[in-house]
Amino acid sequence: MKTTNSQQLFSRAQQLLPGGVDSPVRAFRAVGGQPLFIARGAGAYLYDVDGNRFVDYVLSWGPLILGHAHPRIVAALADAATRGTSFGAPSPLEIELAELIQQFMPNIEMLRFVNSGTEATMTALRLARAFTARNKIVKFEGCYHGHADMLLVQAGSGVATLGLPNSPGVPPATTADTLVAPFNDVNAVAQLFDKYPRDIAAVIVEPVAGNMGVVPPAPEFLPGLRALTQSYGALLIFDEVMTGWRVHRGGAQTLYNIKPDLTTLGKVIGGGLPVGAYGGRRDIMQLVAPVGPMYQAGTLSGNPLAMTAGIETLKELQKSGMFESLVTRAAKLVAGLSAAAEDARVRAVVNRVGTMFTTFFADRAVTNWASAKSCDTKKFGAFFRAMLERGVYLAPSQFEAGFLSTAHGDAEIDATIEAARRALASIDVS
Ligand code: HOZ
Repeated sequence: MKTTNSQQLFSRAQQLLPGGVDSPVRAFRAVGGQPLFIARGAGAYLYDVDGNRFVDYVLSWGPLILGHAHPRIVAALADAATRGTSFGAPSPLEIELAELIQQFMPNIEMLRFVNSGTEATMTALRLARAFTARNKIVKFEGCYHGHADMLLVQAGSGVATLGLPNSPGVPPATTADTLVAPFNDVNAVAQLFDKYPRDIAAVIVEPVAGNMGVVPPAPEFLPGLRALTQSYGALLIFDEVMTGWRVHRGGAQTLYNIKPDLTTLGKVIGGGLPVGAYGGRRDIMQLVAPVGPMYQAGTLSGNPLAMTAGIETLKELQKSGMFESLVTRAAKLVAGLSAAAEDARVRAVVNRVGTMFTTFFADRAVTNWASAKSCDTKKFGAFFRAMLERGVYLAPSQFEAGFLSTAHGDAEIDATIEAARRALASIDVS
């Protein structure tokens, strides 16, 4: 595979951008090799600056559920841009997108748009603290909720990928109120409530973990968190930045029939443009300024281009059968990947919920961060590189999710399974 142009750009980028990238995992450090620079995306495919084409399972880390440059989104954005790119004042688009989101997730009685998942989660926690007048929060090992100081504790995603237990620059006082429990362990959370019965403001969870690779919740986990938070007067926050529209059209809260107090959203609701949101119970959201005293603001919040892309994406997903056929294709892909690993006698576990999946190089079930981190990351790196050589672009880390879009048809899925067969045959499986 020719990569001369990417290599030249990477050298230039490293002079100005730390690691040559604007987000750490993209640097390919966990999988070896150098990042590819992307020229364009179309449907299920990414094209790099050397003219290589890849079936894309990163999809901008999830939001491109309709694939790259979907004609409906592109046309709507071109049209919207002629009317202005930012107002810093209310526009009807915000109401339209909020109403659409509420149709999919009726638990969200009110919401506030922000610009990223990080903003959404850090504000939801500020709100939970304001509402409960308590300071402690509970998060889970290997879950990632963006890079706000208080949440950079045993986090997943890039933090896990680079093996950074915590980050310098985060004052210990900022994380002193962050309690951590193993994912899927309700008893550990019960013990924390036992120890701090009146101090915990909220439990925040990725209801299906995506940032340690995809890890589904055990049947008792989410109901257990709901019961515990309710009985101790704490709030339950579902971080659905990844799972929203990915595990079910109504998110994990619909799939598992659990009503969180607050939900954080990102990615998909901007159709690939920068956006996030937090929302939930009306009595809690009424604490947000200017109705209430909890302050949060942003010039680009509710940006008309992001709202437009979000509206068109969600309208497309409202079409009957759209989500179901996406899940059917994801299931076909994952069955094919599992069979390929079995035939190659490679010890692998493929976890999937809805349209999110991860191939773990493990010989036992991956149910939490302890089991995820014991996977063979070297083998994952070899698999990643072998897939790339064969035209398939996976997330460059064992601890991330793969995603499918409506543009991934049978041809792309069959080609991916065939590529996996050849890739697995080419790597050392001992
Ligand atoms: N933390 C993001 C995925 N879980 C990666 C962001 C990026 O590199 O774009």
